[in-house]
Amino acid sequence: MAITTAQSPFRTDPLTGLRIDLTAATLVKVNAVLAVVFLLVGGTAGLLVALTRWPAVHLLPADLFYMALTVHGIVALMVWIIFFEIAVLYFVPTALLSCRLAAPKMAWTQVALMTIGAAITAVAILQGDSSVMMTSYVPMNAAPHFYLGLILFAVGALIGCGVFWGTLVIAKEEKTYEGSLPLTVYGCMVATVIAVFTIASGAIILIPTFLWSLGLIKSIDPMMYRVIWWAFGHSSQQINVTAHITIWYTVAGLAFGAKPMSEKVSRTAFLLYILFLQFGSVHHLLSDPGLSSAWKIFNTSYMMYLAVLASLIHGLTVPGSIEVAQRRNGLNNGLFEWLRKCPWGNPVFSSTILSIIIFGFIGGITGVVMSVEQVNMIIHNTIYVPGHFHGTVAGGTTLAFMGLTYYLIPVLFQRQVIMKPLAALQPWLFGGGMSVFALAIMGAGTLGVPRRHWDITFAGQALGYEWPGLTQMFMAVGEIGGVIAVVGGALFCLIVVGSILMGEPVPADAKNIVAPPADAGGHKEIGAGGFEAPGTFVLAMVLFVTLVLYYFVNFKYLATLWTLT
Ligand code: HEM
Ligand SMILES: [Cu+2]
Repeated sequence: MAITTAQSPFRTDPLTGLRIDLTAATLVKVNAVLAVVFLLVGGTAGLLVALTRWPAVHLLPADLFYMALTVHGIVALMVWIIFFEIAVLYFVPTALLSCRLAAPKMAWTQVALMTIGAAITAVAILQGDSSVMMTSYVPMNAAPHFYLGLILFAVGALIGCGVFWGTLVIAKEEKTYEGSLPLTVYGCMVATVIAVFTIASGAIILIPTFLWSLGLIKSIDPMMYRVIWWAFGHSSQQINVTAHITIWYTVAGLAFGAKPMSEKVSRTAFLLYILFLQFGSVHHLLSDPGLSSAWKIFNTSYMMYLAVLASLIHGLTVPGSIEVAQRRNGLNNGLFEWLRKCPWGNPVFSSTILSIIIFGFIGGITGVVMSVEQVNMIIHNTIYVPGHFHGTVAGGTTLAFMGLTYYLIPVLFQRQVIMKPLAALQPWLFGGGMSVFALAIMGAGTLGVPRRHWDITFAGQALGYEWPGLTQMFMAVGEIGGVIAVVGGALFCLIVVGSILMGEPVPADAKNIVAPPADAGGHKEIGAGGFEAPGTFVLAMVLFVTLVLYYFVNFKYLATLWTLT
C-alpha cells in the first residue's frame, strides 16, 4: 500500500539528537496541552469531592457531590489520560523511528472529535441530569448527549490508534529504521491493540445505552451491562498500564542509557497483557450475583495472574536496567549506591521512580489481594476501592505522564522548565499526598466506609450511625493527603503551562541530555553474589514479603468478621 501524504519538514533536536517531524510535534503538543487542561478540571472536581468526603468539612450538598464525582471520574480517568496517551502514540513512533506522522488530517479529526465529545459529556453532566458517575450503571439514566459525547470521544481515540498504525506502515515503507521495532514503540503498539478491544466493548454497551436513553430500546439488563461495561472499563486500565510502563522504559533509556535486561522477556511480558487482560475484567464482578464462583475464580485467580506476572516482570526489569546502567557507570558499591545517586531532584526521574514504587506497592499489591473472591467481600464497594485505583491511575499512570511531560517541555516546546525548585518538589507533593490519601482511605474502607457516599453518618436520618474514632481519623488523614495531592497536581499544571508560555527558550547550542549507552564507562564486572542487579532483587523480595503478609492479614481479618459457630 502506498501512502502519498506530502513529505513534512523535520527538525533535529539539539537536546536529544532526535529527528522530529514538525507536523507530528504540533499534534503532540495540542493533545498534551488539552490533556493538562483537563487534568486541571478533573483535579478541581477531585478537590471538591475530597473536601466533601472529609467528614469535618463536608463541603458540597448531595446533588453537587454526585455531579462533581461524575466530572472527576470521567475527566481525570478518561479525558486527561486518553488525550495524553494519544500524544504518546504520536510522539514515540515519529521521534524514535525518525518518521513522519501518517494522515495529519485524520489526526486533527481525532483532536476535534475528542474535544467535542468531552465537551458534550461535560455539558450534559453540568446540566444536572447525568450524575451517573463514571460507570453510568443502568438503570440509572443519563441524558442522551452524555452517552453521545462519550461515543464521539471514543471514535476520536480509535482514529488516533489508526494514525499510529499508519505511521508504523510509513516507517516500514520508507525504511526509516532497521531490524525490529524498538521496545517502546512495541509497547505503544500493544496499547493500541488493547485499545481496539476496549473501544469495541465500549461501543457494544454504550451505543445500546444511548438508544435506550432516547427511548428506542425498552430496557438494558443491569447484569449484562456490568459484564460488558467492565470488558471496556478494565481493559482501558490495561491500556494505561501499558502506556505508563512504556514511559518507564523510555525514561530509563533516556536518563541512564539503560537497556532492558532482556528484550525478549520484556516483549513477552507485553504480549501477556494482550492475551490475559480480558479475564481480569472479572475482578469487578466478584461480588455480583448470577455468576458462578468457578467462573469468577478461574478468571481472576488463574488467568489474571498471568497479566500480573507481566507487570511484575516490568516492575523488576525497569529498576533492574537502571541499576545495571548505574553500576556500569561506576556506581557499583554495596546494594544501593546506584539508587542513592540517582537524580532525585530531577522531576523526570523522580516522577518515574515514584510511579514505579506507588504502582507496585500500593496499586499492585492491593489489586492482587482484592481480586481474591473471599477478600473481595470485605472491601467491595467500600472506599478501599478508590484507594486502590488512585494507587494505579493517579500514583502510577498520572505520575508517569507527568514525568514524560517534564521531558517533552524542552524537547518539543523548546522551552526550559520554569520554577525549577518547585518543579523538583512537585512529584513528591503529588506522589506523597496521593500515597497518604490511598493508604488512609483503604484503611477506612477495610473498616467498612462505603465508596461514592455523600454522608456516611446518615446525619438527621432515623438510622444515624456513629463511626469509631479510628475510621474518622482515616477519612480525615486521607482527605488531607488528597488536598496535598491536589496542590501537587495544580502546581504541575501551573509549571507546564507557565513553561510553555514564559519559559526561556532552549539555547541553540544546548548539550545533548540523553545519557550515553551504559557500558561506555567500561565497568564490566558489576553486581554481587552472581546477580547483576542485587539491589533490585532485594527490593523485589521486599515487595513479595509485603504482598504475602498483606494477603495473610486480609484473610485473618475476614476470619474474624465471619466466625463459624
Ligand atoms: C488530584 C488529586 C485527586 C484527589 C484528591 C482525588 C480524590 C478522589 C475522591 C475523594 C474520590 C471519591 C471516592 C468516593 O467517594 O467513592 C475519587 C474518585 C475517583 N477518582 Fe480521584 N482524586 C484525585 C486524582 C485522580 C486522578 C489523577 C484520577 C485518574 C487518573 C482519578 C480517578 C478517579 C476515579 C475514576 C474515581 C471514581 C469515580 C466514581 O466512583 O465514579 N482521581 N477521587
Ligand atoms: Cu480492573
